[in-house]
Amino acid sequence: MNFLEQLTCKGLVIVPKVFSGQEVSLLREELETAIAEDHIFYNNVFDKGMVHNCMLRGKHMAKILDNPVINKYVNSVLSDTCILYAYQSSSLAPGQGNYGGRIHVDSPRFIPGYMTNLGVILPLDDFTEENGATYYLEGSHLLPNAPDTDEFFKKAKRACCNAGDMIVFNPRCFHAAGKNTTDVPRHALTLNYCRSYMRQRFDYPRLISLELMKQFGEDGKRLLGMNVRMPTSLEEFYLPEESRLYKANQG
Ligand SMILES: O=C(O)CCC(=O)C(=O)O
Repeated sequence: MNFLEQLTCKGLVIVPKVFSGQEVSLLREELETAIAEDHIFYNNVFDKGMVHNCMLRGKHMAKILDNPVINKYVNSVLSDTCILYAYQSSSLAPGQGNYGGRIHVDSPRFIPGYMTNLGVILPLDDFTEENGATYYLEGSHLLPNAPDTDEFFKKAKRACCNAGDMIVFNPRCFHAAGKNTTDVPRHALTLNYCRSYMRQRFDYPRLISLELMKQFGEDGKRLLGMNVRMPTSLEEFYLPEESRLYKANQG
């Protein structure tokens, strides 16, 4: 089965070796710095340990938005006009689970045969049963409602894979982070992509200054929503083609 067939029928695919060991170490280092900073400023939040908007927390994490391998897979599902819904991390501290540990989907809409979103998890440590590799119920993206807890844990598989691999999944596939029973952290970056006509979790074109925006390539800017900004005046609406905020043909 090829990638799209596997995604359609199982709901989750592991793509091996997207990042080298050295790239993983650089990403890990940036993420650990961001976690330490958030520990000071956002220590009492419901999703503690999850870093939001990782593209603003380090240059290697930013570069992921322009990664041609990731983008090729994402575009093959959602087309090359898709945008980023969210880019965060999912870490499991030693002995702990996290907010992702409930049985959940990452997209509330159930539209048979149509994907509004796509999920990507980038493991920065090997995912093992011991350190909390994601549980997922194969084929459950075809179900409108959540399976019950016993059934889920009885039948769920674990997304065991290596640091540097990429887990691509239909966000309607029911899943849950496991518990890390080891004495070292398990880190991952998680991205959720959506169709160009949907809203993003944050208003990235307003959140990111034009100066900072320059570090991203064409794909990165498009993912951040720069091709689907809404004019706020007739002056902006009537801008010449090349400066238009909502570009033509965005799907
Ligand atoms: O960290 C994990 O294993 C799962 C992450 C998760 O549940 C999510 O990204 O929605």
